[in-house]
Amino acid sequence: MSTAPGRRGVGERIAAGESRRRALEGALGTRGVVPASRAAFPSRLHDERIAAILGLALGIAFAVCFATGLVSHLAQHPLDLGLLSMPAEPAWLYRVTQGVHVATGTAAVPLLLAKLWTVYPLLFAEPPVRNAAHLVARIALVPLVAGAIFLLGSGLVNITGWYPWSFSFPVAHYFTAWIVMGALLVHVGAIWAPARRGLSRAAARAPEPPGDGLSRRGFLGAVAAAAGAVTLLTAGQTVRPLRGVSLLAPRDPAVGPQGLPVNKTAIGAGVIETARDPGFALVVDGDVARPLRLSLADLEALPQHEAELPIACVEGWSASARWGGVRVRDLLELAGAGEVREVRVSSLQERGSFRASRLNAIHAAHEDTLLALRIGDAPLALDHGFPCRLIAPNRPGVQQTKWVARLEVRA
Ligand SMILES: Nc1nc2c(c(=O)[nH]1)N[C@H]1C(S)=C(S)[C@@H](COP(=O)(O)O)O[C@H]1N2
Ligand SMILES: [Mo]
Repeated sequence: MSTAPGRRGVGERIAAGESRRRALEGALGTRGVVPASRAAFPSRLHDERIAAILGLALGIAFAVCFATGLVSHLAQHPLDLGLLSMPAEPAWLYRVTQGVHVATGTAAVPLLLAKLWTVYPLLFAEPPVRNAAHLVARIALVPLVAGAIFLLGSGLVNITGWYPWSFSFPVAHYFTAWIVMGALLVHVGAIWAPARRGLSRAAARAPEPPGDGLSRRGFLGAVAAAAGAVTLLTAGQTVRPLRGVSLLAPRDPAVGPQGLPVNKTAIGAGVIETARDPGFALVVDGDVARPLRLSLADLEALPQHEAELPIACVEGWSASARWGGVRVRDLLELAGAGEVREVRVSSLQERGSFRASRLNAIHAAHEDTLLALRIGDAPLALDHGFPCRLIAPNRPGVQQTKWVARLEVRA
């Protein structure tokens, strides 16, 4: 057993009257967390300081991911929650929060793998349970680790647009996030002392633990480089200037009809015929004085407006376009809607999760909330929602309903 220079060895400590356990812990710098056998886990990288630094980075990544995830949850459940209902401004807000959500989740993957590898010898620490608090902390590791792996794994699969499961991704992801954050609080409480020690200035100044292979600094550098690289190589799906290095991004935000990606095609949605039907009519009804039925020509004859707005998919890609069409608020006024609580937007699509959405009162009244008929000067491509689609500022892509057939007002 070698020890760092300046650190007293086990023998010295025992000679000085320390118990065997304290001496071992003191020599290893792992008070209370002595691996079952140092010989079984010889790497010097199973180290308190590495664990603490990776833990801090992961804690920050998970906190940011959780906060931005809550924004996304709120945005997708647009009940009128007063102050909590999603504002329409700034128009780019959801694009940024969701981009950050996916970027921090992606960066957390190498951080989590490195952290799990660093600390797994502690699973075999002796004794397995020291007291009630230690038991709780160990049990909390199960939801923490399993939940974190599920969140990052299902998130990664989701951003590739692949849904190989039968459960609802947003529901499972949302509830697991609360469980993980709860378990994380328990965990932070349990590892507070060694984490502070690992992050202390003394630990920073302490020399590299002796041993072969990668140094502490080298290992942390490699993990940071991996986290940075996966983030940089995917961020191009939402940060235009990074498109060129976007090797890992599932999407190029400039590739698609009219220079815009497509998530659900008209064929996939089963709307090819209904969307092209010359008899198409948009219905505006519900709590209105004069229900409307408007043909495409009627919509084109109404006052037209333009707005530069992004589509910001929950999957993390986003792309901006110049949309032209009729303001939703003009349609509501024309129909004689009074006080609006929400507007239910539904499409020609008969099956599928995203065939309908809801506008809260703030979005319904906003001047840039359009029933779009055009991108730039050209009519909407069939895949972008021809004959008309919803586009509103600061709103998740899943709620920018395409092939809109009905606006139902709820007072
Ligand atoms: N009717 C309908 N509208 C929809 C969808 C859908 O599946 N059906 N997908 C939504 C999703 S998830 C996104 S990200 C945007 C993408 O719009 P785009 O395909 O025009 O880029 O459309 C939204 N509108
Ligand atoms: Mo989306």
